[in-house]
Amino acid sequence: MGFSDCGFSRASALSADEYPLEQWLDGGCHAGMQYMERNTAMRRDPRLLVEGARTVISLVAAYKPDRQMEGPFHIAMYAYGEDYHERLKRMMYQLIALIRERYPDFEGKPCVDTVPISDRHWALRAGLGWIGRNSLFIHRSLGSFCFLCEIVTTAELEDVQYESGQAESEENNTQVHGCGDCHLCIDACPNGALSDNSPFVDARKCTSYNTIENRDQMLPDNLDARGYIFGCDICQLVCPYNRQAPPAYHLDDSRKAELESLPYVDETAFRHFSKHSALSRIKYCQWQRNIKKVSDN
Ligand code: B12
Ligand code: SF4
Ligand code: SF4
Repeated sequence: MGFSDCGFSRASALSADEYPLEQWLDGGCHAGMQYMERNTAMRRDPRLLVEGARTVISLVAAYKPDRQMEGPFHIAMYAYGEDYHERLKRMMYQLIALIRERYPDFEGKPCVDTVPISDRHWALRAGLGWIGRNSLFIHRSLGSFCFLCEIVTTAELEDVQYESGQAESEENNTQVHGCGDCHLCIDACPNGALSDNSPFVDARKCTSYNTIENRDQMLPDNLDARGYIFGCDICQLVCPYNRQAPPAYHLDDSRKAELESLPYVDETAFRHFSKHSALSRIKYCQWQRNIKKVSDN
């Protein structure tokens, strides 16, 4: 279907130790993302999302491009291709259809960002990798340039070692398993959004939050966006696990040229391009605001 890996875990509630969402919210680290304050119980327990859920199937889709766009403006690489929500949902429906060919009663709910579930923590429970100091889920061989999604199902899968991933994640509860003594991402963040003293990203300081989720007319004065007008990849580009990961997406010449011309197009052309892209998350006025910020920087 195009997925790079998958893993399984038993559907049960994520404990406060495993997923300290309230701590992150209480510290105000979610900035203006009020949607993170809603449905917190559901975000923690997939059985509230799907009645009778027994299994979470975690799916990983690598997206590291074989090259980057050039020029003074950068767009985060996860937005180079088709909108991942659309692509992953389509792939999950295809997978569900395939499973149903053999097991007609199979019921599964595809989840990718649009429903309240914490993608990283299910991938962690499934034993597919760990959460790094940059807060991204790092797959053992694919690094962190990978999307995560889940199929929550009422099926109890045979021959699956449900507990192995869970045991591993509990042992290494506080992330950084696999990071060792490395601190490259913390040192590289131009805004101090990552810190040794906190396991969280402070979205208030993060370029990704500010260029995508922040709806204010002006961006914070002290934001150093380093050329990023949509998202930010700095804390991932420095990560050794990403440097050694194989490319998974071919950025062809015409798409590259399109991306590079995007900062100079009018509203109609921007809307046309962003229709099936992750860029559809922002409005043209935010796009213009971000370009101005980078130009001022
Ligand atoms: C809100 C959100 C954001 C926010 C906040 C980021 C954040 N770190 O939470 C903003 C807008 C900043 C953002 C940015 C990005 N995002 Co985002 N985002 C999400 C979303 C919707 C929810 C994440 C969430 O629950 N945050 C709440 C906090 C509490 O949880 P957490 O950071 O996940 O987990 C921390 C704690 O649990 C803590 N922890 C773990 N164990 C323990 C134990 C103890 C004792 C303690 C104290 C703490 C602790 O460590 C974890 C890591 O910091 C997910 C999709 C989803 N539904 O899951 C995508 C998601 C995380 N984002 C994704 C991506 C791609 C990005 C960007 C890379 C995009 C870009 N290039 O600009 C950046 C990366 C910035 C960064 N360094 O995090 C991917 C990540 C894939 C991966 N491999 O990890 C996801 C999973 C979407 C997807 N479906 O693929 N994002
Ligand atoms: S995405 Fe950019 S601003 Fe946000 S934590 Fe990473 S390096 Fe810092
Ligand atoms: S740069 Fe280093 S500390 Fe940061 S996530 Fe990668 S391995 Fe971990």
